[in-house]
Amino acid sequence: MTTFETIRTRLAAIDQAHLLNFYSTLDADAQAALLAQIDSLPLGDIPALIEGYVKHKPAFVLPKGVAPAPYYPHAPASKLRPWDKAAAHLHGEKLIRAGQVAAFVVAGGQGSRLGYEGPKGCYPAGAVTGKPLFELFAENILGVHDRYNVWTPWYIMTSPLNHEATKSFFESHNFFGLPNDLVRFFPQGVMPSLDIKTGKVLLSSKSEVATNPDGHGGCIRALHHSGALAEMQSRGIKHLSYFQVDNPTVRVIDPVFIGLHAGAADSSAEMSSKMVPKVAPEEKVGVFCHAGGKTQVLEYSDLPMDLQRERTPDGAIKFIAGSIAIHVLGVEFVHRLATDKAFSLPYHRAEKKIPCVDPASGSPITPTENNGVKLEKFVFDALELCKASIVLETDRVEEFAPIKNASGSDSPESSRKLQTLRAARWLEACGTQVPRDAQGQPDCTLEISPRTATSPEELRHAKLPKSIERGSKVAL
Ligand code: UD2
Repeated sequence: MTTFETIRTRLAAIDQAHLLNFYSTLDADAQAALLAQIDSLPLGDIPALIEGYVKHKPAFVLPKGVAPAPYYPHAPASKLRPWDKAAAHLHGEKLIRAGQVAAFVVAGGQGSRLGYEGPKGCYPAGAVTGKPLFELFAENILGVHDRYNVWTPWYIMTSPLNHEATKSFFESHNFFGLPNDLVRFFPQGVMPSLDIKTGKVLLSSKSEVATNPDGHGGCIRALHHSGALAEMQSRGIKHLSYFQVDNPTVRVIDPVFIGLHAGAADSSAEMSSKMVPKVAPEEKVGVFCHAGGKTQVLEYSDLPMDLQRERTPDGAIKFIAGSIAIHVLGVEFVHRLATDKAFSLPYHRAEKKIPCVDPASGSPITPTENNGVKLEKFVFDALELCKASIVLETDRVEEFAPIKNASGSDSPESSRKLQTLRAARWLEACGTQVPRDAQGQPDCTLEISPRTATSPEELRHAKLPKSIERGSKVAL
Protein backbone atom coordinates (compact mmCIF):
# COMPACT_ATOMS: atom_id res chain seq x y z
CA MET A 1 0.00 0.00 0.00
CA THR A 2 1.14 3.54 -0.65
CA THR A 3 1.43 5.92 2.29
CA PHE A 4 -1.76 7.58 1.08
CA GLU A 5 -3.69 4.31 1.16
CA THR A 6 -2.30 3.35 4.57
CA ILE A 7 -3.28 6.70 6.05
CA ARG A 8 -6.68 6.60 4.37
CA THR A 9 -7.36 3.15 5.84
CA ARG A 10 -6.24 4.25 9.32
CA LEU A 11 -8.44 7.34 9.13
CA ALA A 12 -11.45 5.39 7.89
CA ALA A 13 -11.08 2.99 10.84
CA ILE A 14 -11.47 5.90 13.28
CA ASP A 15 -14.17 7.71 11.27
CA GLN A 16 -11.90 10.63 10.32
CA ALA A 17 -11.62 10.06 6.54
CA HIS A 18 -12.69 13.68 5.87
CA LEU A 19 -9.13 14.83 6.60
CA LEU A 20 -8.23 13.70 3.07
CA ASN A 21 -11.27 15.29 1.39
CA PHE A 22 -9.10 17.83 -0.49
CA TYR A 23 -6.02 15.63 -0.95
CA SER A 24 -6.49 15.24 -4.71
CA THR A 25 -6.62 19.05 -5.17
CA LEU A 26 -3.21 19.63 -3.52
CA ASP A 27 0.22 19.78 -5.17
CA ALA A 28 2.70 17.00 -4.42
CA ASP A 29 4.53 18.86 -1.64
CA ALA A 30 1.30 19.75 0.15
CA GLN A 31 0.07 16.16 -0.21
CA ALA A 32 3.26 14.82 1.37
CA ALA A 33 3.13 17.39 4.18
CA LEU A 34 -0.49 16.54 4.98
CA LEU A 35 0.21 12.80 5.11
CA ALA A 36 3.25 13.40 7.34
CA GLN A 37 1.21 15.63 9.66
CA ILE A 38 -1.60 13.08 9.98
CA ASP A 39 0.92 10.29 10.55
CA SER A 40 2.48 12.23 13.46
CA LEU A 41 -0.84 12.51 15.36
CA PRO A 42 -1.91 9.99 18.02
CA LEU A 43 -4.59 8.55 15.73
CA GLY A 44 -5.23 5.45 17.84
CA ASP A 45 -6.19 7.56 20.87
CA ILE A 46 -8.69 9.75 19.04
CA PRO A 47 -11.89 7.66 19.35
CA ALA A 48 -11.50 7.32 23.15
CA LEU A 49 -10.70 11.04 23.48
CA ILE A 50 -13.83 11.98 21.50
CA GLU A 51 -15.95 9.68 23.68
CA GLY A 52 -14.41 10.85 26.95
CA TYR A 53 -13.93 14.57 26.33
CA VAL A 54 -16.20 15.73 23.49
CA LYS A 55 -19.33 13.58 23.52
CA HIS A 56 -19.20 13.43 27.33
CA LYS A 57 -17.50 15.85 29.67
CA PRO A 58 -15.26 14.08 32.17
CA ALA A 59 -16.90 14.15 35.61
CA PHE A 60 -14.87 15.80 38.33
CA VAL A 61 -14.59 13.74 41.50
CA LEU A 62 -13.67 15.72 44.59
CA PRO A 63 -10.85 13.83 46.33
CA LYS A 64 -11.96 12.28 49.66
CA GLY A 65 -10.94 14.28 52.71
CA VAL A 66 -9.68 17.22 50.65
CA ALA A 67 -8.03 19.87 52.84
CA PRO A 68 -5.92 22.98 52.21
CA ALA A 69 -2.29 22.10 51.46
CA PRO A 70 0.18 23.03 54.23
CA TYR A 71 2.75 25.62 53.18
CA TYR A 72 5.89 27.41 54.28
CA PRO A 73 4.75 30.94 55.20
CA HIS A 74 6.34 33.98 53.56
CA ALA A 75 7.49 35.24 56.96
CA PRO A 76 9.78 32.46 58.22
CA ALA A 77 9.23 33.51 61.87
CA SER A 78 5.45 33.06 61.50
CA LYS A 79 3.91 31.04 64.33
CA LEU A 80 2.07 29.06 61.66
CA ARG A 81 5.20 27.14 60.72
CA PRO A 82 8.62 28.58 61.57
CA TRP A 83 11.40 27.68 59.15
CA ASP A 84 15.03 28.57 58.52
CA LYS A 85 15.10 30.88 55.50
CA ALA A 86 18.82 31.63 55.84
CA ALA A 87 19.68 27.92 55.74
CA ALA A 88 17.48 27.39 52.67
CA HIS A 89 19.15 30.39 50.99
CA LEU A 90 22.64 29.06 51.66
CA HIS A 91 21.73 25.59 50.43
CA GLY A 92 20.17 27.00 47.25
CA GLU A 93 23.25 29.15 46.59
CA LYS A 94 25.46 26.10 46.97
CA LEU A 95 23.46 24.20 44.35
CA ILE A 96 23.49 27.18 41.96
CA ARG A 97 27.28 27.60 42.33
CA ALA A 98 27.74 23.86 41.77
CA GLY A 99 25.95 24.19 38.41
CA GLN A 100 23.13 21.87 39.49
CA VAL A 101 20.32 24.28 38.58
CA ALA A 102 18.85 25.22 35.19
CA ALA A 103 16.09 27.67 34.24
CA PHE A 104 13.08 26.29 32.38
CA VAL A 105 10.36 28.40 30.80
CA VAL A 106 7.24 27.00 29.17
CA ALA A 107 6.61 29.24 26.18
CA GLY A 108 4.57 27.05 23.86
CA GLY A 109 1.19 28.60 24.60
CA GLN A 110 -0.78 30.49 21.95
CA GLY A 111 -1.32 33.66 24.02
CA SER A 112 -4.57 34.33 22.21
CA ARG A 113 -6.11 36.37 25.08
CA LEU A 114 -3.49 39.11 24.76
CA GLY A 115 -4.13 39.43 21.04
CA TYR A 116 -0.38 39.65 20.35
CA GLU A 117 0.95 38.23 17.11
CA GLY A 118 4.09 36.21 17.68
CA PRO A 119 5.61 34.31 20.60
CA LYS A 120 4.47 35.80 23.91
CA GLY A 121 8.06 36.02 25.18
CA CYS A 122 8.74 38.72 22.54
CA TYR A 123 6.10 40.97 24.10
CA PRO A 124 7.49 44.33 25.37
CA ALA A 125 6.99 44.00 29.12
CA GLY A 126 9.51 46.19 30.96
CA ALA A 127 7.54 48.98 32.70
CA VAL A 128 9.93 51.71 31.51
CA THR A 129 12.22 50.15 28.90
CA GLY A 130 9.66 47.96 27.14
CA LYS A 131 12.21 45.13 27.19
CA PRO A 132 10.69 41.89 25.91
CA LEU A 133 9.84 39.18 28.44
CA PHE A 134 12.63 36.97 27.09
CA GLU A 135 15.16 39.77 27.68
CA LEU A 136 14.03 40.20 31.28
CA PHE A 137 14.51 36.47 31.88
CA ALA A 138 17.93 36.60 30.19
CA GLU A 139 18.89 39.45 32.55
CA ASN A 140 18.00 37.24 35.50
CA ILE A 141 20.50 34.68 34.22
CA LEU A 142 23.15 37.34 33.56
CA GLY A 143 22.57 38.55 37.14
CA VAL A 144 23.09 35.02 38.49
CA HIS A 145 26.38 34.92 36.58
CA ASP A 146 27.45 38.30 38.02
CA ARG A 147 26.62 37.14 41.55
CA TYR A 148 27.76 33.52 41.56
CA ASN A 149 30.21 33.38 38.66
CA VAL A 150 28.40 30.45 37.08
CA TRP A 151 26.43 30.16 33.85
CA THR A 152 22.95 28.73 34.44
CA PRO A 153 21.64 26.87 31.38
CA TRP A 154 18.23 27.95 30.13
CA TYR A 155 15.74 25.55 28.51
CA ILE A 156 12.87 27.04 26.53
CA MET A 157 9.88 24.93 25.56
CA THR A 158 8.26 26.24 22.40
CA SER A 159 5.54 24.68 20.27
CA PRO A 160 5.75 23.76 16.58
CA LEU A 161 3.63 26.89 16.02
CA ASN A 162 6.21 29.33 17.43
CA HIS A 163 9.51 27.41 17.51
CA GLU A 164 11.21 29.07 14.53
CA ALA A 165 9.93 32.55 15.42
CA THR A 166 11.24 32.15 18.98
CA LYS A 167 14.66 30.99 17.84
CA SER A 168 15.04 33.79 15.31
CA PHE A 169 14.03 36.36 17.94
CA PHE A 170 16.94 35.24 20.12
CA GLU A 171 19.30 35.14 17.13
CA SER A 172 18.35 38.63 16.00
CA HIS A 173 18.91 39.92 19.57
CA ASN A 174 22.24 38.18 19.92
CA PHE A 175 20.83 36.00 22.71
CA PHE A 176 20.59 39.13 24.88
CA GLY A 177 24.24 38.73 25.80
CA LEU A 178 24.03 35.10 26.92
CA PRO A 179 26.44 32.53 25.47
CA ASN A 180 24.48 30.86 22.64
CA ASP A 181 25.12 27.33 23.85
CA LEU A 182 23.53 28.17 27.21
CA VAL A 183 20.10 28.45 25.64
CA ARG A 184 18.31 25.39 24.29
CA PHE A 185 14.95 25.46 22.52
CA PHE A 186 12.75 22.41 22.09
CA PRO A 187 9.17 22.11 20.83
CA GLN A 188 6.36 20.43 22.72
CA GLY A 189 3.86 18.10 21.08
CA VAL A 190 0.48 18.97 19.60
CA MET A 191 -3.00 17.48 19.72
CA PRO A 192 -5.63 17.60 16.98
CA SER A 193 -8.39 20.14 17.70
CA LEU A 194 -11.84 18.54 17.67
CA ASP A 195 -15.27 19.70 16.50
CA ILE A 196 -17.30 20.49 19.61
CA LYS A 197 -20.45 18.74 18.36
CA THR A 198 -19.21 15.74 16.40
CA GLY A 199 -15.68 15.22 17.68
CA LYS A 200 -14.40 15.20 14.08
CA VAL A 201 -10.84 16.47 13.79
CA LEU A 202 -10.90 20.02 12.38
CA LEU A 203 -9.02 21.09 9.27
CA SER A 204 -7.34 24.50 9.52
CA SER A 205 -7.07 24.55 5.72
CA LYS A 206 -7.54 22.09 2.89
CA SER A 207 -3.96 20.96 3.39
CA GLU A 208 -3.56 21.09 7.16
CA VAL A 209 -5.10 19.55 10.26
CA ALA A 210 -6.00 22.04 13.02
CA THR A 211 -3.80 21.32 16.02
CA ASN A 212 -3.07 22.93 19.38
CA PRO A 213 -0.06 22.61 21.69
CA ASP A 214 -0.67 19.74 24.15
CA GLY A 215 -0.54 21.91 27.29
CA HIS A 216 2.36 22.79 29.60
CA GLY A 217 2.04 19.25 30.99
CA GLY A 218 3.41 18.16 27.61
CA CYS A 219 6.81 19.33 28.87
CA ILE A 220 7.50 16.07 30.72
CA ARG A 221 7.55 14.00 27.54
CA ALA A 222 8.98 16.81 25.40
CA LEU A 223 11.97 17.25 27.74
CA HIS A 224 12.74 13.57 27.24
CA HIS A 225 11.99 13.18 23.50
CA SER A 226 13.96 16.29 22.57
CA GLY A 227 17.11 15.04 24.28
CA ALA A 228 17.07 18.03 26.65
CA LEU A 229 16.75 15.77 29.68
CA ALA A 230 19.72 13.63 28.68
CA GLU A 231 21.73 16.80 28.08
CA MET A 232 20.83 18.07 31.56
CA GLN A 233 21.90 14.80 33.11
CA SER A 234 25.24 14.92 31.32
CA ARG A 235 25.71 18.52 32.50
CA GLY A 236 25.08 17.46 36.13
CA ILE A 237 21.85 19.47 36.42
CA LYS A 238 19.60 18.20 39.19
CA HIS A 239 16.93 20.89 39.58
CA LEU A 240 14.82 22.80 37.04
CA SER A 241 13.47 26.20 37.98
CA TYR A 242 10.13 26.19 36.10
CA PHE A 243 8.21 29.35 35.20
CA GLN A 244 5.68 30.70 32.70
CA VAL A 245 6.49 33.09 29.90
CA ASP A 246 3.96 35.73 30.92
CA ASN A 247 5.42 36.91 34.24
CA PRO A 248 8.06 39.68 34.05
CA THR A 249 8.68 39.74 37.83
CA VAL A 250 9.40 36.04 38.26
CA ARG A 251 12.67 35.27 40.09
CA VAL A 252 14.03 32.96 37.44
CA ILE A 253 16.53 31.48 39.89
CA ASP A 254 15.46 31.81 43.53
CA PRO A 255 18.07 30.38 45.94
CA VAL A 256 15.61 30.17 48.87
CA PHE A 257 13.00 28.23 46.91
CA ILE A 258 15.59 25.94 45.34
CA GLY A 259 17.24 25.32 48.72
CA LEU A 260 13.92 24.51 50.37
CA HIS A 261 12.88 22.21 47.51
CA ALA A 262 16.18 20.32 47.66
CA GLY A 263 16.75 20.32 51.40
CA ALA A 264 13.51 20.53 53.42
CA ALA A 265 12.86 17.43 55.53
CA ASP A 266 9.32 17.09 54.15
CA SER A 267 10.33 17.54 50.49
CA SER A 268 11.19 14.64 48.21
CA ALA A 269 12.93 17.17 45.92
CA GLU A 270 10.71 15.94 43.09
CA MET A 271 8.41 18.89 42.48
CA SER A 272 7.77 21.96 44.64
CA SER A 273 5.55 24.99 44.15
CA LYS A 274 5.11 28.64 45.06
CA MET A 275 1.75 30.07 46.02
CA VAL A 276 0.22 33.47 46.75
CA PRO A 277 -2.73 33.88 49.13
CA LYS A 278 -5.97 34.28 47.15
CA VAL A 279 -7.40 37.80 47.43
CA ALA A 280 -11.00 36.57 47.21
CA PRO A 281 -12.67 33.16 47.23
CA GLU A 282 -13.80 33.78 43.63
CA GLU A 283 -10.30 34.53 42.31
CA LYS A 284 -9.74 32.36 39.24
CA VAL A 285 -6.57 30.45 40.09
CA GLY A 286 -5.87 26.81 40.85
CA VAL A 287 -5.70 26.04 44.58
CA PHE A 288 -3.14 23.87 46.39
CA CYS A 289 -4.97 21.13 48.26
CA HIS A 290 -4.02 18.03 50.17
CA ALA A 291 -5.76 14.67 49.91
CA GLY A 292 -4.66 11.09 50.51
CA GLY A 293 -1.28 12.32 51.69
CA LYS A 294 -0.60 14.10 48.38
CA THR A 295 -0.37 17.74 47.37
CA GLN A 296 -2.42 18.66 44.32
CA VAL A 297 -3.79 21.67 42.48
CA LEU A 298 -7.53 21.78 41.97
CA GLU A 299 -8.73 24.16 39.27
CA TYR A 300 -11.03 26.94 40.49
CA SER A 301 -13.69 25.63 38.12
CA ASP A 302 -13.58 22.20 39.82
CA LEU A 303 -13.28 23.07 43.52
CA PRO A 304 -16.88 23.54 44.74
CA MET A 305 -17.68 27.18 45.52
CA ASP A 306 -18.87 26.41 49.06
CA LEU A 307 -15.39 25.05 49.84
CA GLN A 308 -13.74 28.05 48.18
CA ARG A 309 -15.85 30.31 50.39
CA GLU A 310 -15.05 28.48 53.64
CA ARG A 311 -13.24 30.55 56.26
CA THR A 312 -10.95 29.62 59.14
CA PRO A 313 -12.05 30.60 62.70
CA ASP A 314 -9.99 33.82 62.35
CA GLY A 315 -11.81 34.78 59.15
CA ALA A 316 -9.13 33.93 56.56
CA ILE A 317 -9.97 32.08 53.33
CA LYS A 318 -9.47 28.38 54.19
CA PHE A 319 -8.40 27.19 50.72
CA ILE A 320 -6.05 30.13 50.38
CA ALA A 321 -3.03 28.87 48.45
CA GLY A 322 -3.39 30.14 44.87
CA SER A 323 -1.08 28.66 42.23
CA ILE A 324 1.15 31.07 40.33
CA ALA A 325 2.68 28.30 38.25
CA ILE A 326 6.21 28.58 39.63
CA HIS A 327 7.81 25.24 40.48
CA VAL A 328 11.09 23.48 40.91
CA LEU A 329 11.22 20.08 39.20
CA GLY A 330 13.78 17.42 40.04
CA VAL A 331 15.54 16.16 36.90
CA GLU A 332 15.41 12.60 38.30
CA PHE A 333 11.65 12.97 38.83
CA VAL A 334 11.06 14.12 35.25
CA HIS A 335 13.22 11.26 34.03
CA ARG A 336 11.28 8.72 36.13
CA LEU A 337 7.96 9.93 34.73
CA ALA A 338 9.04 10.38 31.12
CA THR A 339 10.60 6.93 30.86
CA ASP A 340 7.68 5.13 32.53
CA LYS A 341 5.53 3.63 29.75
CA ALA A 342 2.47 3.73 32.02
CA PHE A 343 2.93 7.46 32.76
CA SER A 344 0.36 9.85 31.48
CA LEU A 345 -1.15 13.06 32.80
CA PRO A 346 -4.90 13.51 32.42
CA TYR A 347 -6.27 15.68 29.61
CA HIS A 348 -8.25 18.81 30.32
CA ARG A 349 -10.89 20.02 27.92
CA ALA A 350 -11.08 23.67 26.80
CA GLU A 351 -13.84 24.97 24.53
CA LYS A 352 -12.51 27.50 22.00
CA LYS A 353 -13.27 29.36 18.80
CA ILE A 354 -11.10 27.60 16.25
CA PRO A 355 -10.87 28.97 12.68
CA CYS A 356 -11.19 26.06 10.26
CA VAL A 357 -12.57 25.04 6.86
CA ASP A 358 -15.83 23.30 6.12
CA PRO A 359 -14.88 19.64 5.56
CA ALA A 360 -17.34 19.32 2.67
CA SER A 361 -16.87 22.56 0.72
CA GLY A 362 -13.46 23.72 1.95
CA SER A 363 -14.88 27.21 2.64
CA PRO A 364 -13.19 29.04 5.54
CA ILE A 365 -15.17 29.31 8.79
CA THR A 366 -14.48 32.10 11.28
CA PRO A 367 -16.50 31.02 14.32
CA THR A 368 -18.31 33.54 16.51
CA GLU A 369 -18.94 31.00 19.24
CA ASN A 370 -16.99 28.04 20.57
CA ASN A 371 -16.87 25.42 17.82
CA GLY A 372 -13.95 23.31 18.99
CA VAL A 373 -12.41 21.40 21.85
CA LYS A 374 -8.72 21.59 22.67
CA LEU A 375 -7.19 18.91 24.85
CA GLU A 376 -4.31 19.90 27.09
CA LYS A 377 -2.25 18.41 29.90
CA PHE A 378 -1.30 20.46 32.97
CA VAL A 379 2.12 20.16 34.59
CA PHE A 380 0.72 20.55 38.11
CA ASP A 381 -1.08 17.21 37.74
CA ALA A 382 2.39 15.69 38.22
CA LEU A 383 2.35 16.87 41.85
CA GLU A 384 0.24 13.87 42.83
CA LEU A 385 2.97 11.60 41.51
CA CYS A 386 5.54 12.96 43.98
CA LYS A 387 6.37 11.12 47.15
CA ALA A 388 6.19 14.43 49.04
CA SER A 389 5.82 17.94 47.73
CA ILE A 390 6.16 21.30 49.46
CA VAL A 391 4.52 24.68 48.85
CA LEU A 392 6.18 28.02 49.62
CA GLU A 393 4.15 31.19 50.12
CA THR A 394 5.35 34.32 48.38
CA ASP A 395 4.20 37.91 48.12
CA ARG A 396 2.12 38.72 45.05
CA VAL A 397 3.82 42.10 44.51
CA GLU A 398 7.25 40.49 44.80
CA GLU A 399 6.91 37.99 41.98
CA PHE A 400 3.62 37.87 40.18
CA ALA A 401 2.81 40.57 37.63
CA PRO A 402 1.58 38.47 34.67
CA ILE A 403 0.58 39.82 31.29
CA LYS A 404 -2.32 37.75 29.99
CA ASN A 405 -5.11 40.10 28.87
CA ALA A 406 -5.06 43.19 26.67
CA SER A 407 -6.69 45.29 29.42
CA GLY A 408 -7.98 45.07 32.99
CA SER A 409 -6.48 42.54 35.40
CA ASP A 410 -3.26 40.74 34.39
CA SER A 411 -2.71 43.24 31.58
CA PRO A 412 0.35 45.24 30.43
CA GLU A 413 -0.96 48.14 32.53
CA SER A 414 -1.55 46.17 35.73
CA SER A 415 1.88 44.56 35.27
CA ARG A 416 3.54 47.99 34.86
CA LYS A 417 1.90 49.12 38.11
CA LEU A 418 3.05 46.02 39.97
CA GLN A 419 6.59 46.30 38.60
CA THR A 420 6.63 49.92 39.77
CA LEU A 421 5.19 49.08 43.19
CA ARG A 422 7.79 46.40 43.77
CA ALA A 423 10.63 48.66 42.66
CA ALA A 424 9.29 51.44 44.94
CA ARG A 425 9.29 49.08 47.93
CA TRP A 426 12.84 47.96 47.24
CA LEU A 427 14.12 51.50 46.67
CA GLU A 428 12.46 52.75 49.86
CA ALA A 429 14.00 49.82 51.78
CA CYS A 430 17.38 51.09 50.49
CA GLY A 431 16.69 54.68 51.58
CA THR A 432 15.60 56.23 48.23
CA GLN A 433 12.59 58.55 48.46
CA VAL A 434 9.76 57.56 46.11
CA PRO A 435 6.86 59.97 45.45
CA ARG A 436 3.45 58.51 46.29
CA ASP A 437 -0.04 59.78 45.45
CA ALA A 438 -2.97 60.34 47.82
CA GLN A 439 -3.84 56.63 47.66
CA GLY A 440 -0.27 55.72 48.60
CA GLN A 441 0.59 54.40 45.13
CA PRO A 442 3.96 55.35 43.55
CA ASP A 443 3.55 58.52 41.46
CA CYS A 444 6.15 57.51 38.87
CA THR A 445 7.01 54.51 36.70
CA LEU A 446 9.91 52.32 37.83
CA GLU A 447 11.75 49.32 36.51
CA ILE A 448 14.64 47.49 38.13
CA SER A 449 16.51 45.17 35.82
CA PRO A 450 16.87 41.66 37.25
CA ARG A 451 20.55 42.04 36.40
CA THR A 452 20.74 44.96 38.85
CA ALA A 453 18.81 43.17 41.61
CA THR A 454 16.21 40.49 42.27
CA SER A 455 15.69 41.53 45.91
CA PRO A 456 16.10 44.63 48.10
CA GLU A 457 19.22 43.04 49.63
CA GLU A 458 20.84 42.84 46.18
CA LEU A 459 19.73 46.39 45.36
CA ARG A 460 21.76 47.75 48.29
CA HIS A 461 24.91 47.10 46.25
CA ALA A 462 23.70 49.25 43.33
CA LYS A 463 24.28 52.97 42.81
CA LEU A 464 20.91 54.49 43.71
CA PRO A 465 19.40 57.98 43.46
CA LYS A 466 18.50 59.79 46.72
CA SER A 467 14.99 60.42 45.42
CA ILE A 468 12.77 59.85 42.39
CA GLU A 469 11.05 62.81 40.73
CA ARG A 470 7.24 62.83 40.71
CA GLY A 471 5.86 61.66 37.36
CA SER A 472 9.23 60.46 36.09
CA LYS A 473 10.17 57.18 34.48
CA VAL A 474 13.25 55.55 35.92
CA ALA A 475 14.97 52.32 34.92
CA LEU A 476 17.81 50.99 37.05
C1 UD2 B 1 -2.19 29.33 34.53
C2 UD2 B 1 -2.77 28.34 35.56
C3 UD2 B 1 -3.46 29.09 36.68
C4 UD2 B 1 -2.49 30.06 37.32
C5 UD2 B 1 -1.93 31.00 36.25
C6 UD2 B 1 -0.84 31.88 36.85
C7 UD2 B 1 -3.32 26.47 34.15
C8 UD2 B 1 -4.38 25.61 33.60
N1 UD2 B 1 -3.72 27.47 34.91
O1 UD2 B 1 -3.31 29.92 33.88
O2 UD2 B 1 -3.95 28.20 37.70
O3 UD2 B 1 -1.46 29.34 37.96
O4 UD2 B 1 -1.35 30.30 35.15
O5 UD2 B 1 -0.30 32.73 35.90
O6 UD2 B 1 -2.16 26.25 33.95
N2 UD2 B 1 1.93 26.84 27.78
C9 UD2 B 1 2.74 26.06 27.02
N3 UD2 B 1 2.16 25.13 26.22
C10 UD2 B 1 0.83 24.93 26.17
C11 UD2 B 1 -0.01 25.76 26.95
C12 UD2 B 1 0.57 26.71 27.75
O7 UD2 B 1 3.97 26.19 27.05
O8 UD2 B 1 0.39 24.05 25.44
C13 UD2 B 1 2.54 27.87 28.63
C14 UD2 B 1 2.23 29.27 28.16
O9 UD2 B 1 3.14 29.67 27.17
C15 UD2 B 1 2.36 30.03 29.46
C16 UD2 B 1 1.85 29.05 30.50
O10 UD2 B 1 1.99 27.77 29.93
O11 UD2 B 1 3.71 30.31 29.76
C17 UD2 B 1 0.43 29.32 31.00
O12 UD2 B 1 -0.47 29.10 30.02
P1 UD2 B 1 -1.94 29.68 30.04
O13 UD2 B 1 -1.91 31.09 29.61
O14 UD2 B 1 -2.77 28.75 29.28
O15 UD2 B 1 -2.38 29.56 31.58
P2 UD2 B 1 -3.33 30.51 32.40
O16 UD2 B 1 -2.80 31.86 32.42
O17 UD2 B 1 -4.72 30.33 31.92
